[in-house]
Amino acid sequence: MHPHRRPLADVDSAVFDSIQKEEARQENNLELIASENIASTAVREAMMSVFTDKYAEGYPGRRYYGGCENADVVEQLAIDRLKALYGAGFANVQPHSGAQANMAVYHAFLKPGDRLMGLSLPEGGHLTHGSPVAFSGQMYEILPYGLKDDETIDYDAMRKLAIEAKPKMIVSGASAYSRNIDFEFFNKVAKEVGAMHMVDMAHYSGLIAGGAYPNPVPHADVVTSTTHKSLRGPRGGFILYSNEELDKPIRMSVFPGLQGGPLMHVIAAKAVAFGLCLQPEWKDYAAQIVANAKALAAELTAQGLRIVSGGTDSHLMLVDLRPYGVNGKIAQNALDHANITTNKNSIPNDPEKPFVTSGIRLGTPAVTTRGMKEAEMVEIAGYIAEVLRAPDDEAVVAQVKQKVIDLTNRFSLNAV
Ligand code: DSN
Repeated sequence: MHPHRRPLADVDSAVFDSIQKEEARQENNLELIASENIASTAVREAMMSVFTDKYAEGYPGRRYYGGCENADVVEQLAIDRLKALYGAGFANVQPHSGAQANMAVYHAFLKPGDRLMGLSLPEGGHLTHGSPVAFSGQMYEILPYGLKDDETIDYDAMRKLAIEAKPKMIVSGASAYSRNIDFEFFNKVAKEVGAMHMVDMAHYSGLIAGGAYPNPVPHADVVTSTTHKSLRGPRGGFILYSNEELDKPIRMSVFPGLQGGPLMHVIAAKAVAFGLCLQPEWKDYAAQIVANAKALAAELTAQGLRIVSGGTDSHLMLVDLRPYGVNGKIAQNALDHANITTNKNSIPNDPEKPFVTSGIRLGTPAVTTRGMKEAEMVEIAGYIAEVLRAPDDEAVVAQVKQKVIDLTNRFSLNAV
């Protein structure tokens, strides 16, 4: 064997060990982080391919490097599959992440100081939608909109603010919002005030691909997403649009505006993931994610916890822990000890600091990938309630951990 082809276990046992341990952690834990999923072996195979070696600055057919004939094929496959998946006229699959996709759109159409409207971070928005701690909030004048008392988007207040402030761009989409979003209404308001409408569908893109959540593409100038959440691809981003006039500014903004060489191995993996989303089974997967989330929310409610806005239309939910007298930090930690992986998350009007919080965010894409259905969601809700009723009781936590391991064994990722 050429020395350059020695396997990782021989070359670097420290990194190899960590990977083995992470594989075991994923096998034995219930992954309920709403933004995570379990990429298929085919996706990972493409991601670890020799395309990692290739520079391919430019776009298919117009590259600044030689030897791009195979890179052109995979990038064009990714583009064509993505366009077919969402019914868009143009797709850019080069953004390295969702944040970079959003940044590329802003960079293409906004100047520093321009007005940008987005859902506020504490009410479910994302750092890139105008948070003061992120570039989006520092570079642009941010006008956040929020939620009503029923914890759903306050569409009327959003429209009023847009009419008053005349923003250059309105962003819809969220990071911790469980309900359907009325993209059509956002678009009407944007057109009414002469703004562009950008949808960040990162959380929902896998559901949308399977017809289980409203498709924003017909109701937006530009749509961005990550590829690794409900879409179950490699970590990365993309941008969709249908108006030809937007093509040059967006292409130029991604490359050479913000990025150099595209990650061709990741683009190959994106092509694989988009191909899997086009299979008829994807619709069943997307529908099951939502059915599982509804079942989990209903049983947590039956166990005395409160679901923000009273339920979910998607893959995720925010759980208000105050009925149990625990905060998000304690809950996340105790659940970790029981092999249940979640993240603490602020709830609307949260009295706690963001590092403590009164809630946790849960999502069902990963457990649905393992093949779990509504019956298992009821089981999982019971385990969560058991732990959260006695987060400091090591015996209870240990018992739940064993039950979780029994469940993950029944839905093993390594089953042959
Ligand atoms: N950090 C991601 C999430 O967890 O929702 C969004 O980028």
